[in-house]
Amino acid sequence: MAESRKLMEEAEQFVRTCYAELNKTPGETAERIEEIRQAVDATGGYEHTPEELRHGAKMAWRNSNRCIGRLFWESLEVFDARHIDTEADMAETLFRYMAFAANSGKIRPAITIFKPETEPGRGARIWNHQLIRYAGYETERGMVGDPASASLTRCCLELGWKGEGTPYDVLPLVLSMDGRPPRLFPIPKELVLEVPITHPEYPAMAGLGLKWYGVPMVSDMRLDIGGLSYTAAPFNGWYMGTEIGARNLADPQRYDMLPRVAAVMGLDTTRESSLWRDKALVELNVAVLDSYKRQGVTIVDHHTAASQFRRFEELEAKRGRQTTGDWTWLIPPMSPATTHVFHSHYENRVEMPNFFYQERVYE
Ligand code: HEM
Ligand code: NRG
Repeated sequence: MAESRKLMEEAEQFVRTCYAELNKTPGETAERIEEIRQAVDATGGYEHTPEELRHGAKMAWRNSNRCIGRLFWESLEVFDARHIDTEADMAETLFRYMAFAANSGKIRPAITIFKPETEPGRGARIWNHQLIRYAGYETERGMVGDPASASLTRCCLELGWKGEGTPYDVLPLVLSMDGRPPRLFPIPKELVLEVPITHPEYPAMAGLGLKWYGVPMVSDMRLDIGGLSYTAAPFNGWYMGTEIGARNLADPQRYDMLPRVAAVMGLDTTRESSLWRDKALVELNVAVLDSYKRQGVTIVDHHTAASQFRRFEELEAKRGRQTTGDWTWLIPPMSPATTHVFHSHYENRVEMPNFFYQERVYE
């Protein structure tokens, strides 16, 4: 009963905020809260209306303290997939979502929401961290691919998947529902938009054979709206260039490409004080932005993203909301002090609805 009380409190708080933002009358709001109260009393749960789901997901994005892309929160496309109840239908739904999001490169921010978890451990789950991500194989000769995917890759191999063994093998979807064992679904090639990385002034950079996928679709976070836990609610926007050029391809514990980029550029790597790492980092990031742009795949540089975020802060202030944020994540990993974000303070308060980490299903 303590649980229903907590659920009812969270539901009521959500409906009040949501309905106020949607300009509903006090009467409509009170009526809806009463309706939810009756459902919670009778069944221990309640369901969101399509409108609550749509606006709740947008609010969750708006409240994502680590996200610099929040200016566009109102334009989020929300797909209601709460009726899906098999892994195969889940895969089908995700494939359609992926095509919508990629949109031949003109990326559309979207989210697909599967049914909420009613009993712990029995909801819908996407085991992948992102719908599209590269496998990481531990071999005798070291890591091949993305080390960040090592444990999921091991899991896929144990479940019978066979990868080609290249550094850029797209992992299959690993899906489970209602506590059943997971099923694997290879992603059709035509749904995987990828961008080979070339540099406008260093043609030799193409020789490194670098590439990345077009659309980041985070698929392992829990979306909490009004006390309901949507354990499978993959979302996407587009990349900020530094995520790829300053982290995924550059981090020593990821693709670790700075030494090779430096070699292509002919830099002096014998002394740190030549700042070869910094020079390589800048040109790798130029290459990422230029390659996505040339191929017509939406991407944003960190300076533009920061000014968009400043506009978000201004708009929020106008609407009487203080922008909460996690400074440690909001600052870009390159030249952070050139953006206003670095010189600002953000309160890292968790507003609801929001996205949360959840326990991994594997490992
Ligand atoms: C984090 C940019 C759209 C929710 C981030 C990060 C960046 C970013 C740079 C930090 C990632 C990192 O350092 O690993 C953008 C851009 C978008 C966008 C450019 C373009 C539209 C979205 C959307 C949602 C969202 C549509 C949800 C509906 C989040 C969340 C995090 C995050 C929850 C934190 C992830 C974590 O803790 O691991 N975003 N984002 N973002 N973003 Fe966005
Ligand atoms: N850094 C991760 C992706 C995290 C989310 N970033 C976004 N989200 N841009 C990476 O793969 O590099 N988004 O929804 O657009």
